Amino acid sequence: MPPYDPLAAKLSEADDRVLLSHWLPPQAGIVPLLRIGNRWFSTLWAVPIGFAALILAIAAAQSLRDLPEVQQFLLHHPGIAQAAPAVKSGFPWWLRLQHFLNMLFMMFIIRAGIQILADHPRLYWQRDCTPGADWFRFQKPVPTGRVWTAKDDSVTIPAWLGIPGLRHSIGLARWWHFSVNMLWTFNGVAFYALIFSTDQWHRIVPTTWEVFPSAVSTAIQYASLNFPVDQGWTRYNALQQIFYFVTVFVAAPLSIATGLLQSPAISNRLGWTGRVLNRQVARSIHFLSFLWFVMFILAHGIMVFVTSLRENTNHMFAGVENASWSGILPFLLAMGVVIAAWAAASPLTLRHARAVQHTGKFMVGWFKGLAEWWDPRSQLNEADISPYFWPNGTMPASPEFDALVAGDFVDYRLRVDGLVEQPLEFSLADLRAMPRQEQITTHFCIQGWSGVAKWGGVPMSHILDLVKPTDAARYAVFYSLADGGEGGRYYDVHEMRNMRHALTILAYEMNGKAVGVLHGAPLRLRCENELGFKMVKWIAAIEFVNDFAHLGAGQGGYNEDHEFYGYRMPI
Ligand SMILES: Nc1nc2c(c(=O)[nH]1)N[C@H]1C(S)=C(S)[C@@H](COP(=O)(O)O)O[C@H]1N2
Ligand SMILES: [Mo]
Repeated sequence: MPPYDPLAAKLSEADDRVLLSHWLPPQAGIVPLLRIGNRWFSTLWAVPIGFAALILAIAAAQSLRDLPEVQQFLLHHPGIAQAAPAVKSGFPWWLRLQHFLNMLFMMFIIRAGIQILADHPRLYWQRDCTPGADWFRFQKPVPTGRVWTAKDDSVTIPAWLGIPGLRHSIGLARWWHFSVNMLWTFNGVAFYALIFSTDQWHRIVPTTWEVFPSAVSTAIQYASLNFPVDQGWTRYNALQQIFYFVTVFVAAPLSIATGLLQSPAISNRLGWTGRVLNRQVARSIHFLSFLWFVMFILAHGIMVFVTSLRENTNHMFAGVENASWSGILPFLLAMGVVIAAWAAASPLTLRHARAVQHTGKFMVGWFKGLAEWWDPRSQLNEADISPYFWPNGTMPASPEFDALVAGDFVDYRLRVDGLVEQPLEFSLADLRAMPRQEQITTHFCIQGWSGVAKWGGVPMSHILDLVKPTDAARYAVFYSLADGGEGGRYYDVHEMRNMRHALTILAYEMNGKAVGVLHGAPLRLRCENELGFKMVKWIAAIEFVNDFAHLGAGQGGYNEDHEFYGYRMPI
């Protein structure tokens, strides 16, 4: 057991399920808005505009088909590139199984992804997240004249759409998103391997330039509501081929890459790439890729129904090419499984939140943890400093803290103890007299926003040299002077490796000035390869421990206990 710690005694227990009475109250978002120039437009305009465009396209295609040149063109290019090889292996069992798994996984991925987006319901094309510079939002403009944290900004998503639907449930949504992403990626890699080791790849990889005129031809035929001949058993038409190709070979890898690029460890490590494809650009592209998938799923789903549901389900759910009804039952069964999983996901997640956290940790925790081995870097300079830096978290609200502020923190003491050879206490003046390090880095909040600031403070490695943690010390616990949102002290646990990173500092300066109360005065942690919530603000004490199971609810930090986050969060 570590030495008795009065701070640890003030840590709170946490529930293993989500209790609505303890959670942030719901807050509705608004109809998604798109900014064009200086004006915001409702995305609902897409409905009448899309409808008008559809009608116009049908009218145009039908008039085009009256032209002799176009009729000639359609004869020449019936829609299936005839030079393309035919697939002779039909729809093998593995293809059908993978198609079903893909459908099931996508349902979880998309819903959890929407939930994650709702935690910071704004998108930007530049690294910093200045209010008003967003290009897409489903939240009101950022209020002025009051403190408005990123948590305040999060919105509720209906539980049938998001997983689990509650406001600021990103911790749980991320476990779903990442775990199922991993399964989906395994499925995708197996799919790549199998289609290229058989003739199935001919379905979706164009091998002749004729695919382009053929696609135009198919588009005209579909738009004129006179559908092209279907030879789906052996060959997809050119338009299908292009859409499938883009989905499988462009959108899917792009989603994975832009997902990973939003991680602090990966983005920081990539230097130049991380600068250009910064987190906000990656997040915006990730969103556009998601829109592509939604568009594809809608179009694909509609086409399955309007171009002979019987034949299509016979192919993809029974693997036969005949006039039977054998595909319908397995199709309905598959849809039943997806719908049942859909209905169960949110209620199950709220009731068994801790199990979702632990299952997610088991499935993807090891992979995320790997990124901690990468030392973060910084290649940013003064010009990169963000004009606006979102505040976040629960502010200190105690007479003791107010007294510290009133006294300009002269009475502040940082206590460092636990499994160390030399427990010590430092005043702010002591800390300022130590070696000083300055760094310009990007902050990555789990909620999705980022910001660049210049931080000045004491390298954590210097503190380690002074107190000398013993061999038994495996973790550093940072206790805050402030409570967390549900009461009980805010704290967080770091592995020792994080404490020795060259960029891990106890910061007392932000952008050349003493750090303000909003951002963690008098002292806050900077640990650049982790997400923002691990960087405890208003640090009261640091304790070195061998294990953290006895602290709070034992998950490794306040948000880990109460919001079901992981304690290693470099991704
Ligand atoms: N004590 C304490 N520290 C905290 C928090 C908190 O709620 N309490 N929030 C964390 C989160 S979620 C983030 S993103 C950062 C925000 O730091 P900033 O306010 O300087 O942007 O602080 C972290 N440190
Ligand atoms: Mo955060």
